[in-house]
Amino acid sequence: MARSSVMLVPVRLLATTRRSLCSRAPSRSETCARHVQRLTNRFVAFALAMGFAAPLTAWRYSQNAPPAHHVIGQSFRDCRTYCPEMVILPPGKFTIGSPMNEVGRGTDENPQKVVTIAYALAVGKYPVTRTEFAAFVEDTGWKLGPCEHWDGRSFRIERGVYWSNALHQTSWHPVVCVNWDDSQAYVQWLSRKTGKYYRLLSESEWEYAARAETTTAWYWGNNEADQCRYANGADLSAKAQGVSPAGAVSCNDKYPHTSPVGSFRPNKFGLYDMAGNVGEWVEDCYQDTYRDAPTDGSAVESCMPKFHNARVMRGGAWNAIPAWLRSASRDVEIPSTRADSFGLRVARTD
Ligand SMILES: [Ca+2]
Repeated sequence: MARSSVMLVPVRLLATTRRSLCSRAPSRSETCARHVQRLTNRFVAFALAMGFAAPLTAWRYSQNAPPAHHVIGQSFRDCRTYCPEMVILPPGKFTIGSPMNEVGRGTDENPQKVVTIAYALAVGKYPVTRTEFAAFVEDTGWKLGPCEHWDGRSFRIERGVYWSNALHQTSWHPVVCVNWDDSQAYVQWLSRKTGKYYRLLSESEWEYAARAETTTAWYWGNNEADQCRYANGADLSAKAQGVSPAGAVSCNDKYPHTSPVGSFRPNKFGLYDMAGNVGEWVEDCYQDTYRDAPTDGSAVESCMPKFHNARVMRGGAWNAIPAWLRSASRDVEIPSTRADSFGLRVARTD
C-alpha cells in the first residue's frame, strides 16, 4: 500500500468517528465540537509521541485549519460585513507561566509547563469591535445588563451605562461591558452565521498567541518603558484623567480609556492589542495553579465553587499597570460580571 493510502485509513476512521459523534447531537452544537476537538487533541498528542509527527501535523491542519487557500501568517474574514479578521498561527510549543524571578508575577502563574499547540489556529487579529458585536445584538436581540465602571479606585455599577454607550466609543473601538455568557452567545451566533466553528481561545492558546514565540515578560521585551508603543494601558493620560490605579507606566499612550483596535504595534504573530485596551475572556475555568492544567491547548472546563466558578480573563486593559499587561498575567472574574474594561477575542479551528 502506498504511503498516502496508509495515511488515509486513520484519516477516514477518524472522520467517520467525528461524524458519528456529531450525528448524535441535535445540531452541530458547541458541546459536540468541543468534545471532538478534545478527542482529536489526545489522538494527536499520542501519535506525536509515537513518532508520526509530520503526517499527523499535516492531517491535523487539514481537519482544524481554515480553508486550504489560507496560509499561516495571513489573515482572512469569513464574511465581509461583520466577521472579525482572523490570523492563522502556526502549530508550535511554548512554556506557559512565568519564571519565579519575573517582576510583578502572580503566585498562580506556575508551575511553568510546556504546552503543545499541534494544530493551526486562527485567532482574531483584534479584539471584537463594537461594530462586529452590534451585528450580533441586532440580529438576535440579545439583552446585556448594566455595566461596572472603573473610576480609578474601584469598579461600580453606573446607572444607565451599557455596552452601547460606555466610554464614548466609536465603531472601531473594542466592545466592552460584555460578560463571559455574552461572549459565548456571540461566538455561537458567529458560528451559526458562518457555518464555521468560532469559540473563545483557551487560556493556553491565548498565552501562545500573545507570546508569539517570545519568553520575555511582555511580547515587546523586558522593558516596561516600551509599553506605550505596543499597548494601551494605564499611562500618564489615564493618570491625568484620574482613572489610573497606582503604578501607572511613566509614558503617554494618549488613550485614557479604550483605543481603536490596532492603534499600537502588533506582536510577532501580527496580533494587535494582546496587551491592554480590553481584557479578553477565555474559555477556561480558573484554577490557582497550572499543576493539573492540560498541555494540548484544550481548556480547563471544571469550574470550582471555591473560586466562585470564576473564569479567566487575559491581557490586562486600558486601566492595567505594567505587571498586569505581562504575557503570563492572569485575571480572575465572575462570568456574569460586565465591566467597561472587559471584552473578548475569538478563535476558529475548523
Ligand atoms: Ca492608556
